[in-house]
Amino acid sequence: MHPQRTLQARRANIVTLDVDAIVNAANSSLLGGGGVDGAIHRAAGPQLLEACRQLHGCRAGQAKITAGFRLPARYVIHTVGPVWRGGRDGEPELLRSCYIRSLDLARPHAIRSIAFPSISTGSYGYPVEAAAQVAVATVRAWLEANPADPMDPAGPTNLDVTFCCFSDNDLAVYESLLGPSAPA
Ligand code: AR6
Repeated sequence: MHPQRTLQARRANIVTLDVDAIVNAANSSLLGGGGVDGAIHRAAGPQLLEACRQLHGCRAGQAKITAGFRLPARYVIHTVGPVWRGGRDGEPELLRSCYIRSLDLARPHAIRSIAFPSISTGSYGYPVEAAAQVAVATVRAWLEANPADPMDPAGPTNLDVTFCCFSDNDLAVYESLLGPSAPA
């Protein structure tokens, strides 16, 4: 049991969430784009682009971190999902890696709450049902492998994870995997 932890899905615009870190579904340039990437850059302001320029890009399945600037979130974790090419080109493994690499940044930055968009399921074309299965299974496995410390309930491994859905359909998909308010 990890009473300090929650794993939930909610419908929201990710830029409004008051969490320690939001995850950006970026492209490998890290220099902005459409979808959630465009929304995050607009809300964070031009300093985010300046910070991203210092990162010199990011490969699919990897993650890099910047400050959140004008966002309520202290950090933005930029990850690059796979482009869907039918599912036999390593897409599930790359998507899984996006979640793991993003979560691995939590401990060194004392992040206790993190929100993910549905990575790759917009412009990159990954079917949301398949992507949500990867997302939920990967986060659950990561939380199992990184147990909360009962001696340090405020510690960074006591991580609250939110799947931030942009549509009612996406929320229904995630909730069917999680249950309406499943504990981690
Ligand atoms: N809050 C939460 N989710 C959002 C928001 C928002 N404000 N806006 C969109 N979504 P996408 P990808 C959802 O296309 O498929 C960019 O141009 C959206 O409905 O943003 O990983 C990048 O620069 C969908 O469910 O990301 C890359 O070039 C999910 O976020 C490329 O798109 C992901 O859709 C990345 O494509």
